[in-house]
Amino acid sequence: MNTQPTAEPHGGSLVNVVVGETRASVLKEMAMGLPDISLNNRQLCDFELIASGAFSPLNGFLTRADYEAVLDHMRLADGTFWPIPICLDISALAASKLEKGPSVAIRDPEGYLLAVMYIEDIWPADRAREARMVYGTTDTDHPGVHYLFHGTADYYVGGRLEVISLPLHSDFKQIRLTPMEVRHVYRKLGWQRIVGFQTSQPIHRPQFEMTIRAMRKAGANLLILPVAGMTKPGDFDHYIRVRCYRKVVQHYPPDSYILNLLPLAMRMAGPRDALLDAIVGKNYGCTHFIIGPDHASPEGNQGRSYYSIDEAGAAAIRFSEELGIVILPLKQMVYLPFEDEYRFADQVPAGSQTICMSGSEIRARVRSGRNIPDWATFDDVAEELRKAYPPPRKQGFTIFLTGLSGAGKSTIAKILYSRFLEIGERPVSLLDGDIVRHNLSSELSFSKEHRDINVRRIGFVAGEITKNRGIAICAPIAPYAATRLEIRKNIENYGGFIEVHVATPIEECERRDRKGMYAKARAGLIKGFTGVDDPYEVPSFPEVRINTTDLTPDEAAQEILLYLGQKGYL
Ligand code: PPS
Repeated sequence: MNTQPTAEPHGGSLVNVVVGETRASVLKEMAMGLPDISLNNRQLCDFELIASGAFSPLNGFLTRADYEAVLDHMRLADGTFWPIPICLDISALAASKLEKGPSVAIRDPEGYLLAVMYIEDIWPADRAREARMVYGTTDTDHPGVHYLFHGTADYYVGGRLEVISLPLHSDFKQIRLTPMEVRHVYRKLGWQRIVGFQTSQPIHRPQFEMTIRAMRKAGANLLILPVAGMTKPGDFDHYIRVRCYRKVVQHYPPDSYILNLLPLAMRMAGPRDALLDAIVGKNYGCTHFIIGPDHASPEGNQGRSYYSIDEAGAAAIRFSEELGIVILPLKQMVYLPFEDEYRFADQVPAGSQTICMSGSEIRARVRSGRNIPDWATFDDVAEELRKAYPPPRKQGFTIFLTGLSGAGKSTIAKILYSRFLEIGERPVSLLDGDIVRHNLSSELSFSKEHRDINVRRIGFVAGEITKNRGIAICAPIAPYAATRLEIRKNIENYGGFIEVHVATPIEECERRDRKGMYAKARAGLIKGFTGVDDPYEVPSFPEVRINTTDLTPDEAAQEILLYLGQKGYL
């Protein structure tokens, strides 16, 4: 890779791909005659880290030779250590319009010109191989693998960048310094030793204690790098987290920390993420870097772990010399109630009682309005979280009725709609299958692809309603479990998601056949009819399951209302 290093005392040299004003004017003119690539949010994160120098020594998106070498050996083609492919994916159509050699204009999602890229390679993505090599699995329950298979386009285009502008941000501008700017602050403050802590979670007591111990061990100040790009589905967004960080930093000694957002799109690739994070930390001038337990490790279905608890730390230690940064692989911290203190789990005297509460447990407590003890998180942090997630009674929620055609979803949905209007505490919207098909999805068919689009649209609208503390009642067939799960994960970020399986058996639906659709489907006049010649994947763990065969619609609605009352929503 062709780099243009800038000599720097903290953390070695940084690549500078941002051009000066004169060159920028030339590029802007040139870009008018070039094809465009508009970056999506994930690509924008990668671009920003390349452009800011945080991904030094990268000076562009990986070329094919770099990509292959990274997959196989965690190295760029020139032998430089690099653990994760940072590739720019484009559709087959876009790839067919580009060729090796000429340049392409790189724009943000709104079309604002960011850079010009010199195309060195265009090649088809090998998702299965990439998944195996980077994530160690092809299981699409893994969010990184899921993104690779379902969010990444079919081709990669690689090459050097000349950057005209970093992506624009309107939020938290004061804490969005580039690595070079952060290094200037160290210099101004006279900091020599800095321990980096990258996090995608609020800092609760265990993480606070961990960072304090790391600072003492390294004799260093602290750089907190909260991930403000893409984190795991279900994580608190960075707005909530920054409000929490601003509270938690008050518990550190004065002038001992810098809080600076990191526009990183996490891959959640455990050990390989840890190695990338350490490189980023080094580029931000850190001398030390914390790798906590389960670093960048997602949870699969039913609590499955893809990486062992200390795997990321061990990998980072193995490469620490080459990374050029001291790795502090820290063990899990547990609370000793009698001693009223935190210790590393492996330093607890035999027989001592310990308790701990994971970030996910705290998140679940916040979302369900339960109390969080002060040994688990600072009171001022808990207060911020409670502000963002009021108790269920004040939250919005989505009732997602799913089931076969004719199962009774719409009838129950209409009764619920009336009940909520009678109660009158929240605005209510009814997104019945037919209403949506008419108003939102009139152009869609009943192919798998179109059903998914339809259901995602419903999920999007329901998410917006829930976010604004209203009630969304949805009643599509929504036959596919993966799409339902995707919607659930999104909506649970904002409030409640109550999946109701209207489990009326097909024989009963067919006996009713109010619209005569089953008869037509059996006669072959409608193809791909759910339950006849198209699948319905039965929900495994719905919040409520109702068989309407022996229940009146009012009784069915009552079951749902009782559930809502029990969970504190009403
Ligand atoms: S989906 O699968 O969630 O997108 O379906 P949805 O938007 O809820 O639409 C279901 C209604 O469309 C009618 N219909 C069909 N259903 C299933 N399969 C096929 N091929 C089909 N073609 C038309 C059907 O009457 C559904 O109405 P409901 O209200 O569910 O009975």
